[in-house]
Amino acid sequence: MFQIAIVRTPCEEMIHGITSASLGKPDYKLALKQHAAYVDALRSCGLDVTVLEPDSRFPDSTFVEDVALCTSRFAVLTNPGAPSRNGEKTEMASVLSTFFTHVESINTPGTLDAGDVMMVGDHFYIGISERTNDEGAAQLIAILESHGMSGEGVPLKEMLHLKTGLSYLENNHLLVFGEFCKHHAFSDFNKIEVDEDEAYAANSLWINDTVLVPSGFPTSLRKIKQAGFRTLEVDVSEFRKLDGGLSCLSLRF
Ligand code: CIR
Repeated sequence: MFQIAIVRTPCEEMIHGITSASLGKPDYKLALKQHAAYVDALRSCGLDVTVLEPDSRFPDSTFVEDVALCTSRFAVLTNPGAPSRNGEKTEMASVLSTFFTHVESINTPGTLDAGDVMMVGDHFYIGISERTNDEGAAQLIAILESHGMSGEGVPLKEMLHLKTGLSYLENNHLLVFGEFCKHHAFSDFNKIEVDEDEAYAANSLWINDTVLVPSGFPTSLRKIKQAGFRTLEVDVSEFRKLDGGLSCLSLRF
């Protein structure tokens, strides 16, 4: 179960964030409203949410998930692979030190975005992507092993981040899309497959037995409900315009 979440309010400069989507620029006012509703959803799942101030130096800084990996015992400050985002880690280092006594870090030449890291109990799947390199994954695996945990790399072909196309919903349930549906690393999970036209819903978020699902993906919502989960729809359309999803907007531990 998670107890705490950390989020960062988007800054006005978010409209200049990195994107591969052709959905237009985010509407900042609407993004603020959606972010507040997201925080309410986290709180309704029992989390104590710390809301950090907007940081106008970094347009993508609302996507806090990428800058740290938090476990119940320690945190890892990452080394984000996009140059315009790398400086987010300095600010995050001081935030983590208020919550954790053990903070490890990924160091150059290793790069790692924690959007590429999926936790399944004490085992972590690490996407090797345009943001996370082999060296970054190897450093994270060494850190995990030093804490009695484990990790394995999963090379990505099409997705931005591992969790763009995969979400672990606990109790062996895995929400899965595209290149991951037939991937051997995930063959033992109870897979809930996301349809091509609902790909964005593959980034849904398990929080204490409720699954947050992005609004507007009825088939995926139905499948998640059928698997026995309580669900909560959350509209994050303005973050989608920057390739961000529900998990990207928070750190949970
Ligand atoms: C980026 O490209 O870094 C941001 N525009 C979106 C980050 C999304 N984060 C995530 O998938 N964990």
